Amino acid sequence: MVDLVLTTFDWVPEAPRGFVRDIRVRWALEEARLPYRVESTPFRDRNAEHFAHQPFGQVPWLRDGDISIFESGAILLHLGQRSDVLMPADPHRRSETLEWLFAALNSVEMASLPWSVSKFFGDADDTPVRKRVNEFLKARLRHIEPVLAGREWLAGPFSVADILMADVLRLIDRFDGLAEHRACRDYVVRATTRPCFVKAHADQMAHFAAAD
Ligand SMILES: N[C@@H](CCC(=O)N[C@@H](CS)C(=O)NCC(=O)O)C(=O)O
Repeated sequence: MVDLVLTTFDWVPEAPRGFVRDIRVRWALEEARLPYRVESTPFRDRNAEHFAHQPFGQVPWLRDGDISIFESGAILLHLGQRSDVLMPADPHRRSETLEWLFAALNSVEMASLPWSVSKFFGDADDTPVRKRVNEFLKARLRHIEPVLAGREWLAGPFSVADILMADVLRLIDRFDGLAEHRACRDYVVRATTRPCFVKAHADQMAHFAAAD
């Protein structure tokens, strides 16, 4: 009996494939070797049941027995409590994992998302707002660069913090935003060549391709 059920869209357009956030959950589940199955919810017609699990009508969400949990960060924290492969048992390491998990989402992703969105929609690079957005992201990358140059993973062993940070950074890399940040790029390569990421990515691509 598989208790863990991950829900993602039944289909998405080509552009976000490989980057839909269910990949974070797939990756964590693979690393922890937790058995799970994947269910789909319609991308086009978001129904009441969808909003009951994810109040913004987004994905992913995870069901673990009678618990239903949304927000990729919260889901990874939840899984981290089930597996010390994802969250080290040592209290100091655990605390570092938590701080880096939040840093990935609340310090780096909050700067990278506006940047990625404007890149995606091809905004001009020289508007005053766009310059601010560029500077905001650059400041984050400037400070994360020496951190990643000095260690293999963020909190000692590989953890959920790395899943989130690497996933956030690889979207920046997709739009060539890490060109001047060698340590960030190397970290993304280190993380995304892990067999569990490779499987999670291939599974997501196959999931959406099956709906074409
Ligand atoms: N903060 C949420 C963001 C979820 C999110 O942005 N999901 C995207 C897919 S990666 C989505 O559902 N987009 C469709 C939409 O926003 O309508 C999380 O990390 O789970």
